[in-house]
Amino acid sequence: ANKQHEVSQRKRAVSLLELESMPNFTKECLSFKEHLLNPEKLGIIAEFKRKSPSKGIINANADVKDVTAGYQAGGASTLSVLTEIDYFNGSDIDLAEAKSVTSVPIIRKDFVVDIFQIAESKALGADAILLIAEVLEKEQMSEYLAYAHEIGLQALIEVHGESDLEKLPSAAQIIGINNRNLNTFDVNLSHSANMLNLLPKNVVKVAESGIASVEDYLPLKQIGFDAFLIGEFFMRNHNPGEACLN
Ligand code: IGP
Repeated sequence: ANKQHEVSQRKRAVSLLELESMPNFTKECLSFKEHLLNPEKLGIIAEFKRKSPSKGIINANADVKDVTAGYQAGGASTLSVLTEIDYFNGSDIDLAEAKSVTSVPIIRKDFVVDIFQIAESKALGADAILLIAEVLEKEQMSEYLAYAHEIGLQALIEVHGESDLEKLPSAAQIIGINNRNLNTFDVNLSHSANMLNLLPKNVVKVAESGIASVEDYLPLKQIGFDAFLIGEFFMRNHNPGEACLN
């Protein structure tokens, strides 16, 4: 409900037409999917996150340009930047700054509850957006995904429980299984492994949350995950990019 309110304020400040005339809007996005599948890399989506509702402050003073450039230098396949303000201390500026110093695809991490935010993401320079099954209806999921694809953005479709799978749009190309239950914040690393076989065959499969070492993600890679979304483990380090390298 909060989010909806925030979005309606943003809508009043800038129209869809204005968004569509911004320079980034006509630029071609980088392929999030292709970069995740690059066999020369490990498939890591390295996330810039200062704070989270479950962990509180993770790294309050991190510089978004230093960290995201470091992630890229450290071999991250793609980047994730939180733009959500209330829970994550993120901002649109973080995304723009990350974009200005890197050349790998970036996903805008926010709670999308309105199609307007998808246009906004493109205007901000994002290459991909996040659509969370737990916060959207089935019809919204396919409508939002269709719009994202129409304007050239890719989308990470995030699921947690088995019931979320019924909401998967047939056009989904990248699907993430969140190890974190968004209601209880419980993280269970074997959750993604247990859900893997329930996913459609020809999609990029992402394991998300709670991954804190090579020992954590290698087994997931071996059983068929293509990519790994890692935030806190890198951000806790005083040099997150360096943590990404190891
Ligand atoms: C990263 P972690 O445990 O490595 O910091 O998790 C990422 O999966 C997590 O930030 C996340 C998230 C989200 C954040 C997954 N889904 C939805 C905000 C909204």
